[in-house]
Amino acid sequence: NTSSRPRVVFVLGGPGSGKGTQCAKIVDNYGFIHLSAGDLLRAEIKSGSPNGNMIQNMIKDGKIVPSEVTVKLLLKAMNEATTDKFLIDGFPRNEENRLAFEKTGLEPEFILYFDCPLTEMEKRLLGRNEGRVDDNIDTIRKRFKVFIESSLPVIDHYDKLGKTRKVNATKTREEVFKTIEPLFKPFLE
Ligand code: UP5
Ligand code: MG
Repeated sequence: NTSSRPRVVFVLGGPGSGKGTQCAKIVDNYGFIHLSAGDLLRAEIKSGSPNGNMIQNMIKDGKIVPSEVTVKLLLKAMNEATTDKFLIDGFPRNEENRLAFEKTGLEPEFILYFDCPLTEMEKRLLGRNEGRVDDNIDTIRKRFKVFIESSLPVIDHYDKLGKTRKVNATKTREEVFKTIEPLFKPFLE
């Protein structure tokens, strides 16, 4: 493509709503790069960064890491990327995150929001078995509370701007993908 201006889609939804699963499918079919803020933070812990302990404790407690840390990781990954179409998964999670990203001058094309009942998300997270420190019932309850109190207002903010594309995330992986595909077709041109 001819523009060098990065195009960004925020992929939001509660813990276990299927953000990572659908992002992988979009990457395979529409040439996006997937930037999961949670994955970047987990990689930062593994790298032995001085922030590692702080990040680990916050993730274990379901809390939102300060945007200073997360935005820096996102921008670094974007700078290293070979395409300019980005799925930013699991960020921004609160108003502080959102405002920090706005300061970069980048604006999301739209927000993909996976709407899923807590009972279904809980079932998926408890069945995931990837050894994540936050996939236990205590932390899951904390993550749900933070999602409702801090992240839903961000989704609502973009909804008021007409930018939120809400998707029913309770269907099968394939059905959800069929629903969201039309949103990405324009990016193939
Ligand atoms: N699954 C997926 N789709 C399914 C479907 N349609 N039907 C049946 N099962 C389905 O899916 C979860 C599980 O469900 C998987 O086993 C999958 O196979 C199955 P997944 O695609 O992994 O869901 P996802 O929404 O990505 O869930 P995840 O747990 O990753 O969401 P979170 O938002 O909780 O996790 P994230 O990694 O983004 O953040 C973790 C923590 O990092 C946060 O709690 C926070 O402490 C910290 N963080 C920040 O501080 N700041 C940030 O900006 C980002 C993260
Ligand atoms: Mg994920």
